[in-house]
Amino acid sequence: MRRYGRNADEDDIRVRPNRKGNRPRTSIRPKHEDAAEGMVLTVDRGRITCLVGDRTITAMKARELGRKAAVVGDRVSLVGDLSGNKDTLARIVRIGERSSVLRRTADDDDPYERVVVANADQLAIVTALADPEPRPRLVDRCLVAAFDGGLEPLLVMTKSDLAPPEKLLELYGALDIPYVVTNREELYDGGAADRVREHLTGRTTAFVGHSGVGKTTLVNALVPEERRRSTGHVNAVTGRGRHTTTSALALPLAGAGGWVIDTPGVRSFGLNHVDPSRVIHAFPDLEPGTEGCPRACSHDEPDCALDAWVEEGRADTARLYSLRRLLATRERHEGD
Ligand SMILES: Nc1nc2c(ncn2[C@@H]2O[C@H](COP(=O)(O)OP(=O)(O)OP(=O)(O)O)[C@@H](O)[C@H]2O)c(=O)[nH]1
Ligand SMILES: [Mg+2]
Ligand SMILES: [Zn+2]
Repeated sequence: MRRYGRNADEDDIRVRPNRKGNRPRTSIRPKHEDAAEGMVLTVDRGRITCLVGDRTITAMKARELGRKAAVVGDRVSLVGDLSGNKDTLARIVRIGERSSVLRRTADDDDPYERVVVANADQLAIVTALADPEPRPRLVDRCLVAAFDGGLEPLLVMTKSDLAPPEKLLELYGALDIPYVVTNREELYDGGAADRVREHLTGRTTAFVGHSGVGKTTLVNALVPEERRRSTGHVNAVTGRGRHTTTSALALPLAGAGGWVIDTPGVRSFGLNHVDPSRVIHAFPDLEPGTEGCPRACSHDEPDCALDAWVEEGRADTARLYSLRRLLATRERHEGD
């Protein structure tokens, strides 16, 4: 299930023995033919922790890579000291082509986009049912980012011990997007961890959501202790004494395999990089209703067919409102 992207760079052309003879197919020799392949587990400022075989190695980006950043989930080629011993540094000389990219900007008018995670195939959008209050508009934004980046969405509603899920399920239950309802106690005692794991096996899943919704709690319940220890997780303590995640971290699932990627909480999920015409794909309940729209409809004009669609009861009014907000806003610090 894991995909290793190929890079079209000249120095990536491999000397592959010809099946019939022993002569190489090409005379172009790779620049780093002794490079090892690895996966980025976490990035802390310039230090990049990679998994190479079963070793955890600290690396820096080689200067020849220029401005391209290595992010969690990237498949990379490394040279130099690959021992993984303390105080050694390897060099990343190549970043493999990415099968998916989860991008976000700080807010909608921020031109600086960053790649949060590479090569994930699923985006777990985590929202607490209370404390903090659910923010459907943030969920919708994450859905847009998932569809745009080529990740399949999964909704995870946490803290069902504090509030029931019915209201949120009214909005999202009918969307054909898989969802799981969890709470902390059940993660360890009941079947909640198994219900989540069912969706994760064999895939790479990035967990995103507002700070404090329980992403790390969830990930910790899913990944056995000894697997977590080997990666050196960076956490910070907030002003109120709570632990908060400061950098994304990939952790391996046991058993049938797969990866979970914990990420720092976000306030907003800027979508400056997403073409507005693509936003509608994240609203599968509304999209079929746009068939009656005039050409190049902004979906916020008198002839827009979505008003009738909602009046006929084929989608929830709140969802149309959310779509329109999302299309219209280029406001700063918007994310509730
Ligand atoms: N009542 C209740 N509290 C929970 C549950 N899950 C997590 N919490 C608590 O919520 C708080 C935040 O949990 P975290 O797992 O750190 O949240 P996070 O999403 O990783 O937060 P950031 O790293 O800041 O993004 C902690 O005090 C958890 O103990 C739950 O199901 N029910
Ligand atoms: Mg966290
Ligand atoms: Zn329309």
